[in-house]
Amino acid sequence: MQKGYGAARAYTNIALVKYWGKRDERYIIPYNPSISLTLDAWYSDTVVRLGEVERDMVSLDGNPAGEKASARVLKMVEEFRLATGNREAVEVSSINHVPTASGLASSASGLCALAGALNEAYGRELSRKDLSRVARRGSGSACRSVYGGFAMWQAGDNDETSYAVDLGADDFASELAILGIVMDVPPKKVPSRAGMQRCVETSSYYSQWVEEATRDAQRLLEAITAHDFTALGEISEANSLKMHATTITSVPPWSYWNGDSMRAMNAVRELHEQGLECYSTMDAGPHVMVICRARDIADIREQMCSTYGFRESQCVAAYAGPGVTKLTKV
Ligand code: 2P0
Repeated sequence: MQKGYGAARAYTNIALVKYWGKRDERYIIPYNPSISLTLDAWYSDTVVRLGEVERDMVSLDGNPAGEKASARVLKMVEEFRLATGNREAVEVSSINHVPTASGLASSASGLCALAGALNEAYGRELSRKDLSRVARRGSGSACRSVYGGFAMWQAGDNDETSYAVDLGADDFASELAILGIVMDVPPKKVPSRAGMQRCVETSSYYSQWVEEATRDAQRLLEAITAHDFTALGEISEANSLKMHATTITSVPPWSYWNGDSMRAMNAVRELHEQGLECYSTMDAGPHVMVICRARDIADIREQMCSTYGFRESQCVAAYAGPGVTKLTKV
């Protein structure tokens, strides 16, 4: 290992039971547990170099990072400085292989790759559990991208007890696929961080959400253990709708859906009724993720394009992806 150098790749994940709301904003401790599938289609590569620049430099996709993104990165760097006593200037470059301008979240892959690269550069050799805790403090959903396949973020109630675990069941994960219907959208009006907090503070439905999401996580865990695709799909689709119900019951209310999202969700329902078993889920944006069996994804994609008019380039196939990995050279 080259001293003072670290590089890592981490993939995005799709939440099947969503994380939506923090009980502690400083340490990012959620109200409810969440479960995700790490995806192979979208990822971030991050390189960290220590002591080669005069002052801290952060770049994203080849350009200097904005103030907010830089602050988020340097906050995580500070944790490693405090832990190791190494205060050399740092150069961080991150490339997101997530379609630009698509509005697809890259914070999970980006912050998880950063945690992995810092771990290497500072020679800390953190366990997966501790890496998950570090990634969580960068961005909640990033703590799940430490693992490949299914991961569960145990809510816990403090910085020690809140982290993700690998759920295994890789054989079941490899039977699944996600068809991402990527919508053309301007940047989000309500970023997820602010959005979930608005729901915590103002949605009349929020306490119900926490109760139901906690129950959904337990039921999904059982479905994964039993390799029950139907239960997995039904729980995931319902959980997604419940999360979005908290946005329309907030003050002021808003929705991440647009007309095309509705069209895609209806198409999923029709295809399901016709015998192609599939379900939809959406994160904090208008993109629709179709949950299906890997063996059906080509048929579903074909129908989405020929019958429902989505463009080929909008329909991206994803499968279960790996956890965060060390890169020797990017
Ligand atoms: C999730 N989302 O479980 C949920 C579902 C969006 C909808 O995690 O504030 O970028 O950095 O902890 O992780 C998006 O929120 O938020 C998210 P922070 P994050 O994937």
